[in-house]
Amino acid sequence: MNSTVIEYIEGLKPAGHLDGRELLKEGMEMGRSIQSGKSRFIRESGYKSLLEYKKEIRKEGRIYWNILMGLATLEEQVEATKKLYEFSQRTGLIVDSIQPIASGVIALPKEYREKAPSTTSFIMDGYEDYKAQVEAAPIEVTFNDYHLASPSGLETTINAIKAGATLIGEFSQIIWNYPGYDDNLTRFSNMIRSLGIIASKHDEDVMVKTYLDDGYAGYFIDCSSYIGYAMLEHYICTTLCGARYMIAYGGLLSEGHTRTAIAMALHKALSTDEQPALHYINSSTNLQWEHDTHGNYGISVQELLMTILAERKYKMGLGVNPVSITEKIAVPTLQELVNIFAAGKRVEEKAPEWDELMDFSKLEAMRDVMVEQGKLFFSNALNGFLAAGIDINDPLEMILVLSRFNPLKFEQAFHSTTCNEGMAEIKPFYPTVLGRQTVQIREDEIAKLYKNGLKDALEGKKIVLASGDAHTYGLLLVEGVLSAVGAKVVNGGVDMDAVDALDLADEEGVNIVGISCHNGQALDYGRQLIDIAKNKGKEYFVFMGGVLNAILPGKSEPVDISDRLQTMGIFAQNDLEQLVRRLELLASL
Ligand code: B12
Repeated sequence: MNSTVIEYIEGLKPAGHLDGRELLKEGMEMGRSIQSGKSRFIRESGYKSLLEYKKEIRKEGRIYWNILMGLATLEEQVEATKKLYEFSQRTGLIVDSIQPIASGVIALPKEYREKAPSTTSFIMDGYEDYKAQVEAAPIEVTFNDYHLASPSGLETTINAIKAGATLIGEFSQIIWNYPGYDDNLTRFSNMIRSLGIIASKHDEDVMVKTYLDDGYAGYFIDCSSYIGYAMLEHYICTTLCGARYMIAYGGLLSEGHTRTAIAMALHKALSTDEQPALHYINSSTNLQWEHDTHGNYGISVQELLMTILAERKYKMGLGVNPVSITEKIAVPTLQELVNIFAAGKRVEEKAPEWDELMDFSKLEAMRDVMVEQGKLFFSNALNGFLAAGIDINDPLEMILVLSRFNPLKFEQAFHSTTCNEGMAEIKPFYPTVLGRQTVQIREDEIAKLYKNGLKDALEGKKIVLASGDAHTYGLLLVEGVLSAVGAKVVNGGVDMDAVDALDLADEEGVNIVGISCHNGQALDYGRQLIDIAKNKGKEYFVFMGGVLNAILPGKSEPVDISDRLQTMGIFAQNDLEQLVRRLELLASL
């Protein structure tokens, strides 16, 4: 392994921390004093646990269906859960579980919440709010986003378990940062305690969940790396902490063969009869149209069919998570979720006709390469950590180092082509889609700007650019386009606070600041920028892009707020040519 990589990992070793093994024991002790609840689904279905239920329906050859739902208020979420159940009763189409997508604000301990920009989706304040969801209907609820790995993770894990939930995530979110919160030592020490609590409930089938695309996999350029990274998480959860572990993934993968082969590879590498590794595959949305959205059914249902056929053949326990045809635009409504769910279930009805026509041999070959590469990636990672003096038996040290890795360097460090064969660039076995698409859009945009005479439009201009959340592709794209027309771009990275963005601009002697926002926080973020600039007594040209929407007070659905930002003096829209033309004018002021 390259010595620069080892030096880089050495630099990530935390200076001092409690012993993770001791924290784990502490967590297990806590776990023994916590009484797990029983969800309404478990009470009424008679199954011992969600895990037992999943194993049982896998045996029967029935597909498991999950729905991700995050409405504006808890009351709406509970009401929608009841309506989903009524829909199931009326049509016979069973929704097996709901994964709530609450507001990112719940990731923060209460004392930090007031300052956080509000996003789409509801807030959960305490145990009662968990109970309300698991009691709303006999549908299992799994609490994953913004739980286990977040700053408030200990409290939310306990609430979820007390309310009767048995699948707690998302492990992969260890790489998310939360503007305004910087005590990651406490955060991850608590995560180890939470893992201890979950491990103490091994016999009650309480499990850790991950959603790979939320973490490093969201940056990978090779699908094989999904397997290696999952093996690393599995090592920490199961080998080091003794906790059960289940995987979901897929939102960023819109090619049928790689989507399916990854499931087959994860299953082969990590499933046992006692603990199947797969929870669900998420539908992808990166090929969706924002206009004429009904066309997106075509993209979605063929993807669902492929998953259903693979699960029918291999009985991996792979569930399905269908996403709405409007997913690209905004958080979906209940009706939009019901529509795609029903479409998917009707596809499942017809699936048996396809079974005998299918030939999976190509996918099996891909699976085998992915498993082989996954194993290499995993052993490269452990060897690299060892060589850098990381205590690979301490789960806290492992998580601290992992969480500090630069996402763009992570795959490069352990992929076999760069790590074992010494190539400068990763040569992917099965390239991921989003990275490639982003590069394509960037090239097309640049070609268009050059054609329209804007090649040197921003020569001599310096711009600070950052993302207000974890979404990176838009940021990379805009950085690439502005640089290509001559600007010097200082990329502040992701999860950047408004105040830090303007501080960075001051440090760099820049008064042009661009922000990419996706989580429905753009309006609050824009207001913060304007207020901070006023307090500083300075003038900046601020531009924003991404998903510029918000749930306005008294409303349930997000609406476009770009005109409000414009009124506040922020240049807010996604057309890059218009942006470049506006920035060009700025020079001549
Ligand atoms: C990829 C993705 C992720 C990945 C991000 C991985 C990564 N490395 O970036 C992961 C899985 C981690 C993720 C997580 C979440 N996501 Co997300 N994600 C997406 C997804 C599928 C694609 C976004 C993308 O990268 N597109 C490719 C790039 C090139 O396009 P783009 O970002 O749209 O950018 C274009 C323009 O917007 C513009 N642009 C972008 N930024 C800027 C900036 C400027 C200045 C300008 C001028 C232009 C501009 O340029 C691009 C070219 O047109 C979208 C849905 C979709 N299909 O679009 C949801 C989406 C953006 N995510 C969403 C949400 C809610 C989340 C989560 C909060 C969900 C959750 N609770 O887990 C988390 C938040 C994470 C966090 N801490 O911030 C929502 C936002 C909803 C809303 N506002 O109404 C969306 C729309 C999905 C949905 N319908 O729910 N996500």
